Amino acid sequence: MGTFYLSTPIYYVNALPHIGHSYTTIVADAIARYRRLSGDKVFFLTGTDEHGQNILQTAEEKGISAQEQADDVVSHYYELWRDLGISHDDFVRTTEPRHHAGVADIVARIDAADDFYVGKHEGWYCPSCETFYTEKELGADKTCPDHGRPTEWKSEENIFFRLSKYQEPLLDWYRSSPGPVQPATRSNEVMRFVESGLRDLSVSRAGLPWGVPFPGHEGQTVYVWLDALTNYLSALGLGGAAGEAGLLEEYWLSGAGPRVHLVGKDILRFHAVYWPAFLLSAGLPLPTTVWAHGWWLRDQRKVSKSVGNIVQLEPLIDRFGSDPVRYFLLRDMVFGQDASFSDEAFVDRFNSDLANDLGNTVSRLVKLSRTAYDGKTPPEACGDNPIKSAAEEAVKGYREAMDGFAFHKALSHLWRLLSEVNQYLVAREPWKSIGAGNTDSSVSRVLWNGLEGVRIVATGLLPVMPQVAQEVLAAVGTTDVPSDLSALEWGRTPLSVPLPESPQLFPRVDKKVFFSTEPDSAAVAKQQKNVGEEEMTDEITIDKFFETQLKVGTVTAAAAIPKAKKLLKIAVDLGEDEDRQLVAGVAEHYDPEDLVGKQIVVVANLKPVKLMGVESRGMMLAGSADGRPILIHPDSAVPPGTPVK
Ligand code: ME8
Repeated sequence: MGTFYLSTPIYYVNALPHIGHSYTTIVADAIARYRRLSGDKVFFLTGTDEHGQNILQTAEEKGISAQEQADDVVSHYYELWRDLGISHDDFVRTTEPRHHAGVADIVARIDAADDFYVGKHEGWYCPSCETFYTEKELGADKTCPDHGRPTEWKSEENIFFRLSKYQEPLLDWYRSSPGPVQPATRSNEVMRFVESGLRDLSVSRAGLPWGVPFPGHEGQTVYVWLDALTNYLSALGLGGAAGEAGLLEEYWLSGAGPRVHLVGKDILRFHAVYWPAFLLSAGLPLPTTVWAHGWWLRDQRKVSKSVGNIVQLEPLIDRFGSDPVRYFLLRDMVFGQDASFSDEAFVDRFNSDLANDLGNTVSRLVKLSRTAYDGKTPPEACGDNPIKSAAEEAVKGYREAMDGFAFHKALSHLWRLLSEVNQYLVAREPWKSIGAGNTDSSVSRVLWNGLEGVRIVATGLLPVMPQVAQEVLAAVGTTDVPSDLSALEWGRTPLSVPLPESPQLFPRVDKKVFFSTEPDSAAVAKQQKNVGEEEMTDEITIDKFFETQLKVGTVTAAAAIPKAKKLLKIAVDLGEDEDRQLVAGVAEHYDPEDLVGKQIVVVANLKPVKLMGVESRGMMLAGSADGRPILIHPDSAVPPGTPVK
């Protein structure tokens, strides 16, 4: 059994948590749960960053103390993490004495390495990110390149850290294998930044009363990032009494297991440049991985308090429970890239993946099995069959994806298995036999295979939807919650055990009702009302229109279909894991080679059909001029999968 250390950033307490903070923490939780199920001994750390000018200012504006401000916001974090089922092992606050001890320890180590000196610090300072910028880094009117807010000129005597000394050691670290900074594109950015030359870093502030006093330098406070980054070790016991340092040795100093920092790309520089440089200076081991994920966007901009476009998850959690929210966030963002949040996207995902694919499959199988076998699971299992091989393939893909933090992919492997189960049931039609009173061994095997497929999907869902996964397992006859991933092996659905009546796991959401009652979605509701007021016979509501998912795709291959004069078989990249295969009646007007590389608009949620024996999973849009198809292309190139609205 190996150890696995995992941290989220510690979040500022000047504002309440939003989708971004929840996202990183949910990702970390899914990893922690997955590693525990894989047999690792996990230390999963989160917490709050409570010092600095920003927090002091927020508190002053409210007429309360900085500590009161911190206590208030922390209580919201505690509550939200509980509601989201976050299974952290520790929660560190930078105002805790144990953290102060850790900061004192790292400062002493860096000092002993002679890496501090006193100097004059001047520059353009953004209080929101507590960072100095050079003139050329600033936006228009000397605004912060990240927050877009005005910066202020500061000039003061500070303590400096010899960051420049660590340029080469850092570059060696980035180049070491496997790359410690992930994903690779971010690693390249960091390397370019470091290669362009590192300036020494001011690591103290003069006259800032809310922070850790800089040991040996009266009037100076430890720079909030040196303070904050040290949380990763102070929580393990750095600077604590020797007897308390067991965790530090086990998870960090021994260098035995992975040490992973999960961060948003906004704070990569602090984690991939400053933090490892501090550690190198302090003579402490480096993290094994710094993983920077992308941003949740709303209206094309990063969700953040300073932009003023925050999304809070509480209303969705209240309405749907935390697991569907966790599922959505992990499924809809390609880990590492940006993703846009909208209520519509959430409801669509809920209806299609959870209500339809998962919920309906469970209830269909449970109903059939209960009817055929007197309220029990089937009496006979099945050894070799198409669902078994589909399950083995799905599990392999799932594990590889989870090991590589590709959560969207891991989930799509599980959903492919669900779809195989459904296709299998449709092909075998067990309901016909059951309706005719036949419940022989072939029916038993078909239903058992289906239940077993769902059991494996639910087992894979344990890290992502811990509660729902247990409910699904119980619904398909497995009441003992698996304690490790050996439960992903084929063959464990018990025979002839009582099967409770299937609960309705995910009641389908009527979008019309949802958007007309949810306060968050006032704009959409208003739009619908306007449409409704002028309703005419052949008009549809916007809601109806949005039932059709239109996406831009890039054609990657096209070929004629033998014996089908009018049809072409076309592969389209829709930004999904695999290209989609479409069959289109355009062969008389387009040559296959003319289509490859073109961008087209595809109806992405059409039920699959077979045309001349070839499966078509979608339809491409074309104008129809006297029966001649004219393909529709976007005005300029867009990423595959871009929605059309
Ligand atoms: O930066 N999309 O705290 P913070 C995705 N205290 N993730 C987002 C996000 C978004 N739109 N917005 C925020 C700090 N996050 C420091 C960290 S660590 C030693 C100190 C997530 O409250 C993401 O993980 O501003 C990002 O890095 C973090 O919240 C920033 O949280």
